[in-house]
Amino acid sequence: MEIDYSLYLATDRNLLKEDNLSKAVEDAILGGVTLVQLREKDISSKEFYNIALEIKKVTTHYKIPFIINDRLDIAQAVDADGVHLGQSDIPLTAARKILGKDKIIGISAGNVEEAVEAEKNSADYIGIGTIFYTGTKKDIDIPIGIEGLRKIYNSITIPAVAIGGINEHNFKDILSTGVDGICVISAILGKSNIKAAAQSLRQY
Ligand code: TZP
Ligand code: MG
Repeated sequence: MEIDYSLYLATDRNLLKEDNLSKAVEDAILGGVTLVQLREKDISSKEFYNIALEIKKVTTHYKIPFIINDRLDIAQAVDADGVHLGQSDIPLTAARKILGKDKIIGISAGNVEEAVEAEKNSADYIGIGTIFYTGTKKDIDIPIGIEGLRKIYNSITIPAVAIGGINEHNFKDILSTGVDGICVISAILGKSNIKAAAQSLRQY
């Protein structure tokens, strides 16, 4: 599957102005989002599963790849396109054994070592960050900035997206490093006009 990483939306239903995640994801796709990751914390497995099914309906309708954060079991249960794993989640090699080679596995990396290791272990893409300070992630790492991003991106050959504090004011600087895309939460889901917010993050 050929993936367009250019505008990657990760979710956080707590940021929504209106309590309708499916509608928010649909609006974001209509505004130009090319990839969706369901990333919901503080949620029961049952609720996560039900939300995943709902969001999958939307992404399938628009032919947008659908990734699940952390939960391999839920990714399998809803037949998502892949998972996104952090450094403290199930190891990539174990996840690959379970999901097989046809599913997408993305890994978060905050330094060159983590990124190189992920590529070596057959990750499909890397999420590089945290780039800038953001209120969205609770266990905030020290932001690596654009120079940190450049250094990590230059150490790998697989696709990578940048994440953390990316918005309509700074995304062009991020893309100028050559990175394949940006991954955002609040710059889309925290806005009242979600479609317009997504549009403002497209570079034409
Ligand atoms: N990983 C590093 S920063 C971050 C994650 C999941 C949160 C990004 O959220 P926002 O609102 O786009 O800064
Ligand atoms: Mg995780």
